[in-house]
Amino acid sequence: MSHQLQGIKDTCGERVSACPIPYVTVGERCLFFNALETSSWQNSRAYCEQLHGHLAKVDTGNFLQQVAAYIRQEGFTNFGFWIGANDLTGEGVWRWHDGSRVTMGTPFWGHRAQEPVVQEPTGGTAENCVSITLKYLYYFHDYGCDDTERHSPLCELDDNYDRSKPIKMVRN
Ligand SMILES: [Ca+2]
Repeated sequence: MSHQLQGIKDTCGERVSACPIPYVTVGERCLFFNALETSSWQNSRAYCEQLHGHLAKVDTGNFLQQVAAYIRQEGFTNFGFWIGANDLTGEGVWRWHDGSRVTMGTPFWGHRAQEPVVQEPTGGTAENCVSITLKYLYYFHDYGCDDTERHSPLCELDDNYDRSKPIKMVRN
């Protein structure tokens, strides 16, 4: 069954439309994994906004698991994916696009690869944006926001977008 068909369902008689292209349904949300291009976190954020979305708000452990499973299933493992979590407006205060706070600790944040092993984020003022990568098994890890080589946009469609309307594609 196609992603389009999977997204069509009836809930209490109310029809919920499939995600508009290029979004796919993951965990009942509409996500676009732009796995072919990399760019900075800021450019990725602007790109998602042009697609009537925002960098993904991965705010439950279950959703993180579903996102990681989708990346593995599709083989989108060459690059990491920028998500919305950032501490650009206040060092150490991690927020999503809508200003809500990012939950710290387990099950979201990974562990530093080097000794001593401590939980992320560990980049201080040099690393203010979160990417999920195969290297860290898709747990949150802070990176420099200006890194244009290693991370792709992971966009999430805005909740209030009318899913029956097509989305005009733009260049990253
Ligand atoms: Ca920081």
